[in-house]
Amino acid sequence: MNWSAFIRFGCTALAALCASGAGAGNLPHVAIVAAASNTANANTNTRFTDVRDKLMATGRFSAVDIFNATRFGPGTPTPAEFAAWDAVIVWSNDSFDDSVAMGNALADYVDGGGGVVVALFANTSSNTARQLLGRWQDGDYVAIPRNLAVGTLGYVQGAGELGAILIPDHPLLDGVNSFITRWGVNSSGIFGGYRPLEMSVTPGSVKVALWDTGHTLIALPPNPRVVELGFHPVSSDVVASAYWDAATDGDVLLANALTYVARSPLPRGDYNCDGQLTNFDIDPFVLALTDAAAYATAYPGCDLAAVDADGDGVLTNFDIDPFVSLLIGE
Ligand SMILES: [Ca+2]
Ligand SMILES: [Ca+2]
Repeated sequence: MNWSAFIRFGCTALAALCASGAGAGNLPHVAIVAAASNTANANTNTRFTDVRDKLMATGRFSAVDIFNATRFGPGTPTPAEFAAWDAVIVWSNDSFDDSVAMGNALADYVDGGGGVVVALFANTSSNTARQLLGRWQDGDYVAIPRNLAVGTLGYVQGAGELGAILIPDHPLLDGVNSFITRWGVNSSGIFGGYRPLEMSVTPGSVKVALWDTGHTLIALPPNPRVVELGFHPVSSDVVASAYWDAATDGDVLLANALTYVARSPLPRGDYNCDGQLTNFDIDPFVLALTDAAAYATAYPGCDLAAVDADGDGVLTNFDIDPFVSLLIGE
């Protein structure tokens, strides 16, 4: 195949192919992007690894990365780091390195097709360093409004479990048969079982399910690539007397939320990453082959390594024929 013949391919001749697009799907690659604990060793800290291990154990993800969003870790992911993830789950139990930068980065990520799950205390804390600020608060990303009432911690505590289901048969609740929190008592009274103090949702948002106390358990903001959860993702395996009971289905609920917002895997040959394989992928393919740096600049949401049509691990002219085969549906 020579280049001039190659670049004459057009959607006119390939209409059926252009309309189909779907390729072999892979399991989502997701990440924990959390200020879960002030540690420099997030990959061995149970406040990160408990959630990672439970998500991986569901068998529904190709990988669950850990990104430490505190000042003891790298802080805020770069666009290139976000590009590797189909969805992320964000929460806080300590301060974000930069809650404004994090809010801006997450808004950019969602706008570019990524999915975000937000959980306690990032959506309830009255401490601004633990909230998502910046552009996150200005768009359609938020379901549970920040509770700014003076003198509260932004959450309530105590015994609780899955209560009213307001949207029956919603995919977020597939396989969630029980969800119960642990709780405890100390000299200050009842603790644990954390849930949002704020019971309203923003205009255009909907509640999917409530705690049996009436507080919000699952809510959807207007943006379809965001889910908010009204509990802390870490389980009773880490804090036995305060967090969701690991014998119940919190892991399924977390996995459902990530799967629900995850972007669909790109079809093979979709080298401009618009979700479809069309003749508009020819130019990006040629660019990737001839100038990798220019491709990375022109298509920041794409993965150069994915432009390997014959799958031999390197990008060479031997990828031309397999790419043409993808385009014409051979
Ligand atoms: Ca495309
Ligand atoms: Ca190759």
